Amino acid sequence: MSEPLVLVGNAGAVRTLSLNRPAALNSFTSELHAELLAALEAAAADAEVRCVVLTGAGRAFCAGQDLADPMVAPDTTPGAAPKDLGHVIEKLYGPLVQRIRSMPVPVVAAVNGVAAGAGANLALCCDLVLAARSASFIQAFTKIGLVPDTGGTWLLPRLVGPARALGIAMLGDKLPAEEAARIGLIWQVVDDAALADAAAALAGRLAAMPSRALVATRAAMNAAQTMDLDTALAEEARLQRELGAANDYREGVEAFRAKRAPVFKDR
Ligand code: T3D
Repeated sequence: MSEPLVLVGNAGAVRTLSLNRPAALNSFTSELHAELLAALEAAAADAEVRCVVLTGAGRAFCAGQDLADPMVAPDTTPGAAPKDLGHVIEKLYGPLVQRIRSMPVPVVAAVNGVAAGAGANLALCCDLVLAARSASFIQAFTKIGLVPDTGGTWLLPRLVGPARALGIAMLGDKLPAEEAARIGLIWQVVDDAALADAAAALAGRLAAMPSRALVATRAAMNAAQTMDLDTALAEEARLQRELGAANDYREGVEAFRAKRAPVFKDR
């Protein structure tokens, strides 16, 4: 039997998904897409899962699209029709980003090595991005005549502002993890040897927090990017009304008043 393309691990309420095509730096084929989407669906549907960690097996996080995959590799036969890359984005990368951004629990990227092309933006679309000191981020798209995809055009200017976003995307230079953290592209950098433990600790902490509030915070911040202040304030009121009626709020306040640790259960 062939190895799974996504390794699934559980530790308490944390589900770790490891991209597993190390010989090709975990680059995406349609099979990897299918396994990753199925693993994310399973995590979303499992009430025991309260945080997901996404990482890569071997020395890379993910090198983006597998450029040798016949689905995308240009056919050099004279007169051959071009590959429809738009279809690939619509059917595979777009749904993957939407799945991650709508997960009912927080998603942490533990970037263990190079994250290039769609691999970089896969990491950046997670809620918190933790990277090993030797890791790097490369918007490799323009080097092969493409634009940033997997949410890159949306994410980059929001994360680092338009000037830096354009520099990073147009030049496609390797951005070391420490520089990525310094400019606010990612959350934190840790020593390589500490990455797994740091990701487990961060995910464990998030798993013990009120999932619905975390997910609503993600959604509200995304939505607020295109709202005026009045609309954002109204949206905060709507969310607070909803969350204030949920069990986690009652539990949080009771635990605070009783000077004990809260036990959050809503999802
Ligand atoms: O096309 C569409 O469908 C549209 C969607 C596009 C989404 C995208 O992601 S476009 C961008 C695609 N990705 C890239 O352009 C990155 C290509 N890779 C690299 O630039 C470099 O490999 C890295 C900077 C990521 C790492 O460099 P390095 O020197 O550490 O490793 P390497 O020697 O280049 O690669 C190691 C092996 O992985 C090598 O295979 P080999 O020679 O040992 O058999 C290499 O061919 C393979 N590999 C790396 N990236 C890819 C890949 N194989 C297929 N596809 C890759 N993207």
